[in-house]
Amino acid sequence: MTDLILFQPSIGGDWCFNSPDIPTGLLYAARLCDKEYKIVLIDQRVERNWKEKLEKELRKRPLAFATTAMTGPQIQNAIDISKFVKEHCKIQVIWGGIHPTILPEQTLKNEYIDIVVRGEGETKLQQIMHAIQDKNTFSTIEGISYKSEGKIYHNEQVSFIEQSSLPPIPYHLIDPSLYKMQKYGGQSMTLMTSTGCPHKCTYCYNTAFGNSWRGIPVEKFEMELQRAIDLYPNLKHVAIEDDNTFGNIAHGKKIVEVLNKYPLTWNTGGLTSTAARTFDDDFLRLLDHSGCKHMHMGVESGSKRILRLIRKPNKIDDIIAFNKKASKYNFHLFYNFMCGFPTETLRDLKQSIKLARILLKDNHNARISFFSIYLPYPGTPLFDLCVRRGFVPPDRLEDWNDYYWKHSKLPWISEEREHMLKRVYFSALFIDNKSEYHLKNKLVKFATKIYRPIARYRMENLNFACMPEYTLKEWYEKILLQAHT
Ligand code: B12
Ligand code: SF4
Repeated sequence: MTDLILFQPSIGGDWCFNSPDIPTGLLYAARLCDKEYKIVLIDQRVERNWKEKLEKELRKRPLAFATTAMTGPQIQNAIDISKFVKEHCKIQVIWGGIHPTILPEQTLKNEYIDIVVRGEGETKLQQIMHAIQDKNTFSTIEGISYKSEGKIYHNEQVSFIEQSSLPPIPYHLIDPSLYKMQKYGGQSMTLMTSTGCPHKCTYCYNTAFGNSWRGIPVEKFEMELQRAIDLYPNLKHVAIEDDNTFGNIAHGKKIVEVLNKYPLTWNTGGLTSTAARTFDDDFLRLLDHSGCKHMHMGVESGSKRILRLIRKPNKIDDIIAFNKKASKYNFHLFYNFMCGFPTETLRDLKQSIKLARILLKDNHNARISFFSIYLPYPGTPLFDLCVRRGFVPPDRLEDWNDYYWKHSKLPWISEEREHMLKRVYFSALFIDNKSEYHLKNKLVKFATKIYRPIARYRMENLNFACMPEYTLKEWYEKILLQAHT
């Protein structure tokens, strides 16, 4: 007997990532249902026999099928699977995750989807299961959208989950041997220390999620860390995937103290200069001692005007000062940049490149993670500005599948500028030694090293004339794509 099938669709381009991580969103969402229902989790990314397994589970007539999607290539996989489910069995198909949360109405217009869980999933999934089991209405379940007799309903979200009340993450739903994510030469695993973010950057999904920052109680985090070690006795590294680990600085510091007790390395994606400028030498030393390998900071732009437009809490002077101070320590800082924002001028772009150069010069442990081209994500204030500037967003769920910055046309970016920005992105990959971490082939590693000064020259001077290396990259990408489709 199976009551609920959870399905993790392939993300699209999964072959680019070293090995998928555990299906965090689904596992977290299933936490409250787990004790009451028999759940089976199928992961398309790592299970070759996923189709047979799904067919077998559907034959058991479960109460519901649930899947997840973020905006982009994951959507088509999730639609295909939902169609497959509906063709095999007339059960409720539930979608959760970022994309359906932001566009519930459009998602539910798709004939294969019955219910959308908006935002955090734990209590909602449990209540949906109760309602299906007891043949009750969904009308009293907060924060979900659903279809009933051809009409779409959106229930208001009033309260948020109390993190301390949540049961442990149900790792028994996965086979840990399928998730071999490697970081810093060893087994890595994702953990969260908080959800949401106190800031309101105008391009970020957090504004649509209505997520204020909430920390996971420190004792609870430590308990989950110990469970992660039990799951992977060879665990070497913890990847913290928060939006903002130091959204509450005191909480973030306590988390680092916990990590300091374990012989593990770790990294986090969520650091702002608002928090970083408060880090004194004692704390920076603790970061090193606790095994911190790197932290990411979303700098996004070196132009104060653009930073105001995107309402980024970071201050350029704070970033520069923190970067210099951190240069005495061993952990690395990865700085993300974005370009191609609406209204961005060549001067703004040059300011970003200049800031990237300063950061690299001041700290031998600084890296520029990406110079991505901005893509408007629905539900964000900047998305609405883009629409006013002539951007036409997809109007059907399936059309968001191709929505990826590498192939999206943005009306405020001329062809000439697009040509330049794509080459800025490419050059930024090689302006420091970050690519060398991921490369195994010694010859390619050596080639990227030799290429570094050329990449720096091209980027700093915006000189992309005669660029055979870019043509080679496009050709290589095409071959890789063909091999994986
Ligand atoms: C790890 C990660 C990845 C991983 C894989 C993520 C995955 N889903 O498997 C990788 C590295 C592959 C990745 C890639 C990209 N990512 Co990413 N990623 C993240 C990150 C840092 C953590 C995701 C996570 O595990 N969260 C923890 C879990 C617990 O939260 P959650 O997934 O939201 O789940 C909760 C609810 O949403 C809900 N829920 C989720 N699913 C379901 C399903 C059901 C049935 C139910 C009931 C509930 C439910 O319940 C959960 C618990 O409350 C998030 C930022 C973040 N902090 O969330 C960005 C984020 C998801 N990524 C984002 C982006 C933009 C990308 C890229 C496009 C980046 C790029 N420029 O290349 C690519 C996309 C690649 C592609 N091919 O599509 C955006 C998504 C924006 C959007 N509108 O979709 C985010 C939000 C970052 C940001 N702040 O902008 N990413
Ligand atoms: S600081 Fe980061 S997570 Fe927070 S709103 Fe801005 S972009 Fe989003």
